[in-house]
Amino acid sequence: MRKKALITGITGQDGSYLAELLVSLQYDVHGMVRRVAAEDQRQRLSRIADHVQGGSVTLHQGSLESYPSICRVVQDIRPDEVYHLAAQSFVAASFEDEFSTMNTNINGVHFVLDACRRYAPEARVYFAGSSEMFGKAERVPQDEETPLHPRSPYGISKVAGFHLARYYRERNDPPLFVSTGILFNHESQRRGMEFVTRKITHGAARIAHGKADRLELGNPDARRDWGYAPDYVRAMWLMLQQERPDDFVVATGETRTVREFAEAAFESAGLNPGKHIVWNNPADLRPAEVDLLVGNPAKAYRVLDWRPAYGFRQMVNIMVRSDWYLVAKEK
Ligand code: NDP
Ligand code: GDR
Repeated sequence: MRKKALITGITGQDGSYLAELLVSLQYDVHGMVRRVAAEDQRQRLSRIADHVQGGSVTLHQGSLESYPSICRVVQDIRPDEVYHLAAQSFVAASFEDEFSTMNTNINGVHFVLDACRRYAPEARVYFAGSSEMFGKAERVPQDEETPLHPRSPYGISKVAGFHLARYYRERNDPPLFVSTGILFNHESQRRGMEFVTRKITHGAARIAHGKADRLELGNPDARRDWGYAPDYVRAMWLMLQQERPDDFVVATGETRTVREFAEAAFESAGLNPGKHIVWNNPADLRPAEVDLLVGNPAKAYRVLDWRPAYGFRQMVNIMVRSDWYLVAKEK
């Protein structure tokens, strides 16, 4: 019998890569999507369109804001594995609209966990935690024992989700198999344009094609641990194949500044960053910054036998090349 997996957030970067991985592993893959009044639905579903058209992924209408709608989807599918990835995932937006971020991100986890407890108690559940939970990190590098000190409404919402996941794992009527992945930043050619890496690679591609001359960015000094998204969705799957639920940091263990990322990307595009980048653009600065994130993935290495296949330079080159072709095709 094929295993059934339900992915919330299947239209996003991670959801699309995870769907591909699970299809390749012969899962029956289901995704929950919300209705949006977009003019072009193909564009919105573009990351998964081929799989939906080819019949290897089935979509179900559901809203993270509605407990009954999540219950209905879980009841209809009765999944063996649930990957709860859907969230308001852009940290900067969480400062502008704290209340929606909290609502979607905290209630969303709560509803998914409770729906699973009631209608699919045997299901194994993955919750997408984040390195943003460490925030103003008290230790470097950060691991599963590092105290949490979130610095944004987004980070706070993920801490709440993390505690909810642990609570559902530990309560006894019945206990749920739920694991939290504390994933550090992971990027790809499918990353949303508003995140700094994609903004940089797409900006560099536009400049290389003569369609722009400058790129405005915010803080150049923030340090992040950047990995490649297809590597990271493999870690999600591995977490649900273990005997027991647990929490895992997934990271590369390397840290670089935003400036270093930009220099690598511009170099890869054959450009001089000093000529084109304007730093500290007020609109791109945050009211509270997370200065240094770098993860210690030792537990994921040891228990999951997980290793990233792609290095930093390789990832930057893939993203720049992909955006170069994308811009070349733009009218
Ligand atoms: P994306 O922003 O690419 O995708 C987010 C997904 O959530 C989309 O499918 C989106 O659907 C869905 N979503 C957002 N709001 C709602 C809502 N109100 N109701 C239903 N669905 C909603 O994120 P990623 O793929 O990068 O990240 C996946 C998860 O992992 C997120 O929870 C994120 O917070 C977390 N994470 C990501 C990291 C990263 O570096 N990428 C690192 C650590 C954690 P729609 O298409 O309808 O907008
Ligand atoms: P982050 O990612 O907040 O780490 O959250 P983002 O790429 O938005 O920012 C990374 C760092 O770059 C600095 N920065 C800029 N950021 C953006 N977006 N735009 C700019 O112009 C810019 N200039 C500098 C930011 O200040 C920040 O320090 C991501 C998301 O995927 C979360 O969902 C996830 O949980 C965390 O990674 C781990």
